[in-house]
Amino acid sequence: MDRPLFVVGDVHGHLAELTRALHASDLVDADGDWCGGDAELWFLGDFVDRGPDGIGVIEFVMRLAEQSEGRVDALIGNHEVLLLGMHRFGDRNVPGAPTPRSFARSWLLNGGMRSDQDRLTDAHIDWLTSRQVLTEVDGHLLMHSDTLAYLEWGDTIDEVNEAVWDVLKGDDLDHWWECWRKMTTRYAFRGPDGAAVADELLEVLGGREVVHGHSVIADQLGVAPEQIDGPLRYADGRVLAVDAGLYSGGPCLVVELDHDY
Ligand SMILES: [Mn+2]
Repeated sequence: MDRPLFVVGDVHGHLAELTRALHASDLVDADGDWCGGDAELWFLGDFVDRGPDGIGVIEFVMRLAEQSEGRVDALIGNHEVLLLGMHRFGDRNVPGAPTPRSFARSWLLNGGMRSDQDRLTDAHIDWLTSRQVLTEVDGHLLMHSDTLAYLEWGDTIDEVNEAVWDVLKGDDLDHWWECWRKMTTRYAFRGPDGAAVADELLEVLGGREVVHGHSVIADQLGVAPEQIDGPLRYADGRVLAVDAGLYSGGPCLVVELDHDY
């Protein structure tokens, strides 16, 4: 339990910045190989889109997971659902949608990279579709999106993960679309009720604090991403935001989590 525990938020294709940040935290060596020893490192999803080398980031994280013998792992973010949905369904219209919707359109609007689609292999797909969307580590509830929509899949971490795996291993476009839509919602813990909302989520799923990516810290503070140099604790201390907006000029934060949670 005393091993160091780190999280990294939304990388969005910025492989070089990620490698430098992990090296600066002594988790990878100058060649980009794992040297973190007992440390545990969780990525909170959104490896792809909006940046040059999303597949490179996925391959790097897959390699670290192997080199670290599982101490490095990752959650699925909404952009992984988008990447895979685009790959699987392309411009097919979502049958149950009231107005025309497709993964192709959303993918284009949300920074999808053709080069990532072209390089996506079955090995990447198998690895991504077997990652969790939620996990709890030492009292930290790790999640990609700052939303309560996860609870629509179940009342426990296992139920939620199983439900999402069922969707991602299946061929139901409506279900896939709902998965993307739910995980794209945000800001559940902001505002005067934020702490109560976080408590509600922690009460159901467990953990003593929420740690999330997905929503850029600078937007919450109303400053430029360049001004961010650490994670943001908010909602009366119950929530930690770690996405510093790498794709919009912010730093790649490698955040060490406390043990007294
Ligand atoms: Mn996201």
